[in-house]
Amino acid sequence: MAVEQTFVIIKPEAVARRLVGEILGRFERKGLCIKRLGVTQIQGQVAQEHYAHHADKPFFPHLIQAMTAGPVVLAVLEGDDAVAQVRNLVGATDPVQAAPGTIRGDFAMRLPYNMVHAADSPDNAQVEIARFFG
Ligand code: FUP
Repeated sequence: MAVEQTFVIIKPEAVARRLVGEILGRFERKGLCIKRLGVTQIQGQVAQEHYAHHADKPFFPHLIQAMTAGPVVLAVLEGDDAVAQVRNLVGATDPVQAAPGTIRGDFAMRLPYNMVHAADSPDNAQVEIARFFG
């Protein structure tokens, strides 16, 4: 067990549906501490960099369109094993597979609209924090 920081993006579809408080509340109630918080609209170039590992996939243009469609909330969360804890709360990538009780399982219906991005390692969290918070 180690105290970690992780990085999340509450995606445009979640902001549009007024789910920011619900989603942040789940992270807080679990025991995670909000260290940084911001609202922004992601530019296309930044979204392409963030999802560069998917650049060759057929869904890439749709994913970038979805990520840049409106305001997002950015957050840095801290706690014991924060990366794994947050990914467990967020649920499986595909909302069809995401278990009820997870954010994606409870609020999302179909890709790419899965409500939340969560970093998949402490190292990637730091890269993403630098990318989005500067
Ligand atoms: P995750 O770490 O759970 O966000 O999953 P990925 O990095 O594999 O996927 C990043 C984003 O690509 C997802 F949030 C949604 C989108 N995606 C699709 O639209 N279709 C797919 O088949 C897979 C991912």
